[in-house]
Amino acid sequence: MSGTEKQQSKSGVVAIVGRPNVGKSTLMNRILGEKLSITSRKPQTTRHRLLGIKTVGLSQFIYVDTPGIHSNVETAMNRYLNRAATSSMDDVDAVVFVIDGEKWSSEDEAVLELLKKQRRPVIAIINKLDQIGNREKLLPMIEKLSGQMEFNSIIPLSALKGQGVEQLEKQLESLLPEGSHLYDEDQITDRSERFLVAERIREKLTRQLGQELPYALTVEIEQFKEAGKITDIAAVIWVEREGQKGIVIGKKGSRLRSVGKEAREELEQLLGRKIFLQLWVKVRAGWSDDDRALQSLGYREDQLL
Ligand SMILES: Nc1nc2c(ncn2[C@@H]2O[C@H](COP(=O)(O)OP(=O)(O)OP(=O)(O)O)[C@@H](O)[C@H]2O)c(=O)[nH]1
Ligand SMILES: [Mg+2]
Repeated sequence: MSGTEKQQSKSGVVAIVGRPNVGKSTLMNRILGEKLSITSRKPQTTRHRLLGIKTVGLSQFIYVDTPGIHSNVETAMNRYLNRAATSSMDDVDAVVFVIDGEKWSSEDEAVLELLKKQRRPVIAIINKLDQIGNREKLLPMIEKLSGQMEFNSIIPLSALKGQGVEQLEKQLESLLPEGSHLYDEDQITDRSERFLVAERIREKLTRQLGQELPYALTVEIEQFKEAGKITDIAAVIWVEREGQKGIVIGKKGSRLRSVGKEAREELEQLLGRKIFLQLWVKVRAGWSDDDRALQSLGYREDQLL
């Protein structure tokens, strides 16, 4: 570049998509260097579109973490998750398609079909590289993927350990269009503290409870108030049936206490303040299959891109 030429700022939106449980949220957190999105071993952990913003010098990356695209569309919630994910692919500058290097399924196939229909550059990520014992297994996978569609690139990576992440970021930087930054350089998300707090409580519940229960619950913040040096937070855990309420509360309240303790400790780190956290469990029959209930519990159409 000649001395008279001025370097331009760049800014672009990158959607992270894939079926549930492949490591999309882990990848976004790894890139940001902060735990913003919640993660768990159970599929369908992410329920909301969530921006993670990273500004490095003149480049601003606006990542969109999305719910896993899945083929079970039984409830209004399932359909909402798919809408939130697929609408995030529109109007972005690049798409990161995450797959689990150990397992290709019909749900990956379905996401691939959606990607073939759009024109954004797509980077395929073969994630969980740390779990792939034999690296020779990667070659047929890369060949299979490249035969499917024209990817911008295919990068094996470990979101958990960090291998390959820098390469992905470099590749993405080359795809960012020139333009002014949309967010302040120290801004990391578009979401409120209130939202992040509800999510973090839901993460603890998802991780501590058995297989089915996480899908029957949601968390709503009822109170979020500064009281001197302490932030006073009250949250309602909504479940669908009386029996589920008992399980969430546990024997003599033990489960709820344990969730509350873990959540409070993490939230104090997240917010950098002391917290007084109260959790209540309440029943709202059928909320996850009721469009109006979903809206009022924060699963809103205006949160979709
Ligand atoms: N070994 C290993 N595990 C990983 C890696 N990336 C993610 N995981 C694990 O995979 C599980 C799912 O990760 P998430 O980041 O929640 O997956 P997701 O794609 O966001 O899932 P949904 O939000 O449900 O769509 C978690 O237990 C992660 O710790 C990786 O690179 N290696
Ligand atoms: Mg996720």
